[in-house]
Amino acid sequence: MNNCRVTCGERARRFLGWMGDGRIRHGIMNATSTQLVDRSTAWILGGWAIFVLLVTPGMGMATELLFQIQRTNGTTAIAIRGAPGQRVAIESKPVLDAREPGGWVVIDRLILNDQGSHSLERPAHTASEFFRMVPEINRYWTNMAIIPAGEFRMGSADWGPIHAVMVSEFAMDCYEVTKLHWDEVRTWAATNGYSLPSGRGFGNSTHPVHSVGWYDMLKWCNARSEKEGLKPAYYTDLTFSKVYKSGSIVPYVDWSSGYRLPTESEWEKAARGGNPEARFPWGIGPEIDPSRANYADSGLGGTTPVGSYAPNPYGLFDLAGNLEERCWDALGPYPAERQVDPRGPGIGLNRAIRGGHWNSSAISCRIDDRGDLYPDNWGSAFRGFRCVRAVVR
Ligand SMILES: [Ca+2]
Repeated sequence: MNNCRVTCGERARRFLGWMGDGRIRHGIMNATSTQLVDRSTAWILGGWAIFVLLVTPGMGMATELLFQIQRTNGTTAIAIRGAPGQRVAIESKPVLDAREPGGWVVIDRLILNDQGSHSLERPAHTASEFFRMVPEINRYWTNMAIIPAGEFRMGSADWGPIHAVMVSEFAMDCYEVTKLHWDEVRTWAATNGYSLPSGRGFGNSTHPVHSVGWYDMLKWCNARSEKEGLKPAYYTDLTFSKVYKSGSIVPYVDWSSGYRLPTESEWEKAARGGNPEARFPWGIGPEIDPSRANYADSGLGGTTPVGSYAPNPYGLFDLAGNLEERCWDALGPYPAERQVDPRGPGIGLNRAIRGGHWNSSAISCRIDDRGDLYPDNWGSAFRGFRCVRAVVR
């Protein structure tokens, strides 16, 4: 996790140049100097200047970004391919001068879609124009990944019917909530009207917190929101005036505010990482084994520090195994019809849990597998959670 924070703080700045005479004048630069570091990765193909950049997005993954640019008939076309959910700023300026490194103007700020692509066109006003692509770390939500809006096929042959679900854009914690984070928020909450249990964790405080109930998680989400100056998500009244801070109730939800638990569909979409056929978060191909997740076959007898295994394409860690993750929804049968941002059946006390835990079988760690649990705190060392929140631009 610490390593990630270091990586998150760096913004890999690279750029390319495109002159009106069709010659590429510049390759890729690094973030902090004007020295050209790599010209070899650019080439011309079918009128397109094509660049393959190796960047390090928010969660420490090395990801290839393909950046194409074409200038024809007074128009500049730019196409980008990369990891789904990657944030990219495109900046430009008409003259490139190493003595004046500033002056870049943001012309677009975007998030690559579920296919990991984005394209734009703009008028070519000047004889020369330079562009640079700046892979962006989310500056507002430390250690959260943005999950792009999109439709996916939810469920499986085992958990059907498979049905189309449209999910709006949201941000999700890259990690299960740690004992350290739980304690930080709980300490603040104790003097701000909240009642939260201490929770427990295996090993040091970078392990995920367990032994907290579903109600406790909702209240902790609210405390986290308020601690960060955000309007909370959960209320005891319909007009969202009384913040949910104590007791065991199913609160009213302001879905546009603050931290909250993911819905089941948000969790499943995030876990799929843009791969509709994926059985596990790492996508199509390898089945689960102890090199990929902490589950029963790992034989560890408890959790691992969060982020101990490779993330999925969205930059989310430990979706399979470690701790099973609580969702908002009461568990109900899937509808057959297409859904838009579903939030569960609205009845039923038991709440969905996803992803399996350190003592789960392989099948329970599958993306599609569903479980449910009574919302009270049973002191279970198997269940934890991670938060989501709406993306505010
Ligand atoms: Ca997990």
